[in-house]
Amino acid sequence: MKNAIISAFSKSFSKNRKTNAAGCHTQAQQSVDHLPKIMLIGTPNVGKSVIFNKLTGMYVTVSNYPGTTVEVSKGKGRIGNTIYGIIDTPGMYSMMPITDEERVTRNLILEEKPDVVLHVIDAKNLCRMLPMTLQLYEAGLPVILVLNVMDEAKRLGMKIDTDELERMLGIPVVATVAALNKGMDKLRERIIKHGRPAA
Ligand SMILES: Nc1nc2c(ncn2[C@@H]2O[C@H](COP(=O)(O)OP(=O)(O)OP(=O)(O)O)[C@@H](O)[C@H]2O)c(=O)[nH]1
Ligand SMILES: [Mg+2]
Repeated sequence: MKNAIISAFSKSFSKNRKTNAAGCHTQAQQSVDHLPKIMLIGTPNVGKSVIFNKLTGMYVTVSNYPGTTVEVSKGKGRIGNTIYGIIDTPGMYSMMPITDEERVTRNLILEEKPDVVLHVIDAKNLCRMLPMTLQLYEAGLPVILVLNVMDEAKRLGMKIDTDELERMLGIPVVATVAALNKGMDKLRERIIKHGRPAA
């Protein structure tokens, strides 16, 4: 099934070609804990922290995950009428962890029980990154796929039909150029529409 989706989709697009540690960790952690949560997940260097910075603003903290030197950023951000706790995780290649960073991200997913998972990928490497989208989805997580770095994908001549990809995967798909703030409003709309309501 996974391979069918990936291979079908790979045919469907043409190939013409750190936030500062600040404030009081305890206070920020407490203030995030009771909020609905958005978690940013993806391989290293795909723009997770850029998106985190655009979505947050209040009480951002960076702290080491307990017992490790792996940093995790947490913050708060208003999207629509809801204030979310937003968590930026270390880069992860697979749900079966090998590195400390991957173990921390896997633990965070299990512990924080996110209301929305933003799987951020580099659009240039769409087919290589889709298996993790499916792993997250199959783990029962509420995934929105964020195709970031669309500027570079377009420069390479890639044309990605996000509506078709959304239809095939059965999850929301949003194209962004986070570094230029493009697609961020659409992403917020999708979070409002697909995020579970605040408890
Ligand atoms: N061209 C382009 N560059 C981007 C875009 N979004 C982020 N970047 C750049 O990509 C680089 C990595 O961004 P980060 O936000 O640090 O990536 P990350 O996923 O948090 O990386 P790790 O923390 O190492 O896992 C930075 O130089 C960003 O400016 C985008 O949409 N287009
Ligand atoms: Mg980062």
